[in-house]
Amino acid sequence: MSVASERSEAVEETTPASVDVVVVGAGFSGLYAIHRMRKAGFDVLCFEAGDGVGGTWYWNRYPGARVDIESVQYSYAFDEDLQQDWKWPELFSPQGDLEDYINHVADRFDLRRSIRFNARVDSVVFDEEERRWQVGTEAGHRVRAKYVIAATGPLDATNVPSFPGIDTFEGELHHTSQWPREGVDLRGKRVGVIGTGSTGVQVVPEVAKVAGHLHVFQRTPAYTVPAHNRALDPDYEREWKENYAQRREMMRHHPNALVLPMTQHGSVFDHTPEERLAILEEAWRSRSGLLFFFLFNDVLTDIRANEVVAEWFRGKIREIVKDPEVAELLCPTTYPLGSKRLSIDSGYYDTFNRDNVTLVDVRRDPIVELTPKGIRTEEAEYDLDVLILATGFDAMTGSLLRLNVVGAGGVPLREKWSGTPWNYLGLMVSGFPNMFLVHGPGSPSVLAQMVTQSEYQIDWIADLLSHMEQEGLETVDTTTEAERTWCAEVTELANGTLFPLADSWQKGANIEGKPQSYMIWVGGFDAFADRCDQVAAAGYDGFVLKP
Ligand code: NA7
Repeated sequence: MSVASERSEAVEETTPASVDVVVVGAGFSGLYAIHRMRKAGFDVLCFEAGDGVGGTWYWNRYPGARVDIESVQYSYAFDEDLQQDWKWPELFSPQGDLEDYINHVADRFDLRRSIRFNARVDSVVFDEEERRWQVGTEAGHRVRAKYVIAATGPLDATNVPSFPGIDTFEGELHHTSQWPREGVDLRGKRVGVIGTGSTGVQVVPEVAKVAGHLHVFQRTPAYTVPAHNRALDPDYEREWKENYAQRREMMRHHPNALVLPMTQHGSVFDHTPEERLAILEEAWRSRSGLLFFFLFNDVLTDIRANEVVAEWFRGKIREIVKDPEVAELLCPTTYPLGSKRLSIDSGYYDTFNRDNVTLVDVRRDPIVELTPKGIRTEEAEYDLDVLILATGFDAMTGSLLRLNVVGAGGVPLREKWSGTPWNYLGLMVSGFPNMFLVHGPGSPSVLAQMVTQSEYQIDWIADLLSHMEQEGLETVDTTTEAERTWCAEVTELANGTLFPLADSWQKGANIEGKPQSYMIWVGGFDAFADRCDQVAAAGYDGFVLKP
């Protein structure tokens, strides 16, 4: 547990009956929203379900939790002193360091006084006569607000599959995103992990180090590359700090909001097999995560190019994993490389060479039920002391829908989004005036670095609100036409890539009964931000502002 997270979190103050802006969620986006709205002169109040700040980095405290973007990039740019002062110990920060950072930010900018902790928002209702939102929490807060900013995070609503018998399991059961702050003693225990997405890939090697025996229940194997995490090199840090302003500007103009210091090698097919091999092998030894994709420009758009790299990738798995049957099971074959998020890991494949680790293929032998003792599949039973669910999230829409938002005309967001999650620029939904989404469906979301995106979107919202106040405007809404055009563009762009080919959370395929459509704008953060700038410059084209 980080030192910062032990601090007393809530600064109790009387909650006002009415404010200008309610922010939902005190993660990276929510905290910046508080700061930015205050700076623009608004009264702001934030409700946070947890008892501390950090959002994703507050909830996901499972062993091995770590960001997959370099911390010098995955951090705030809004305050030069902050980015100069802060020292990241590692290249890719573990959860505890991210939590320390975000607590520091909350203190440094005196944000806690605007936050009510342990306050899960459970109703957000628009009062048409008053043109105000009425926001309620499970803890009993009731506040009226002119504006609502839903900074709820695209990966926040936990997905706990409805395994029959789940309540009968007598061991300890933990979802990775609700990991107890005091930790879980796994030493010598019989542990099961269900799920092998980015989270499973991080948690499995750590659990294997301490468990008596670990069973990994895999339905779909992941593609994951070595993180090459290390202590942050002082020269690298100095270089970043000397050039921060310029580099942040480069991030604003990059499709993934990143600085990627690497050579791009054109098409996969521009090279002989030997050259390609040399490029890939060098990358495997020295690169990680997203960087890996930018080696060639057609991996995410041409299935043949993708398959060439995917097959090389499978060769890597076969090289590392000693048991050929286990290696084959770990080889992804059912979706293109990168169409689900590429994970980065520290020794994931090698973990399956350990004597205390067993891979169970629950695609071939599905889980039938949980029993008091463990898991029963069609063919076997596994006795477990601890079961870890790394089963992901009801992504993109789940965290917004559970706010129980009811817009103009009494229309629930749930009804509006019963098919497509309609939105314009990922920022607004028509019929929900003065309510803004951050990282909403229709935004570049997880396909670009999130902190820079948060800052961009919140700055954009703040400018709009300032404009409204200056002009004496009361409401802003978008139109069904604008959202139809935008969502058609989101779909069209995605269809030009391989992303929709995977049954991923990015299109809602991981949740039973959830309507499926690819929800992320794949056109790049730079193009997205350019578009938002143009919309604002054109007098908020596609939005309707009323006095
Ligand atoms: P993911 O990527 O949604 O992974 C969840 C994993 O859990 C995945 O392997 C699923 O298999 C598996 N799963 C889910 N439900 C079941 C059931 N019922 N039975 C067996 N296995 C199941 O979530 P993560 O938390 O790993 O990562 C989310 C994002 O966080 C990640 O993309 C990064 O952006 C950061 P499936 O693939 O559905 O067959």
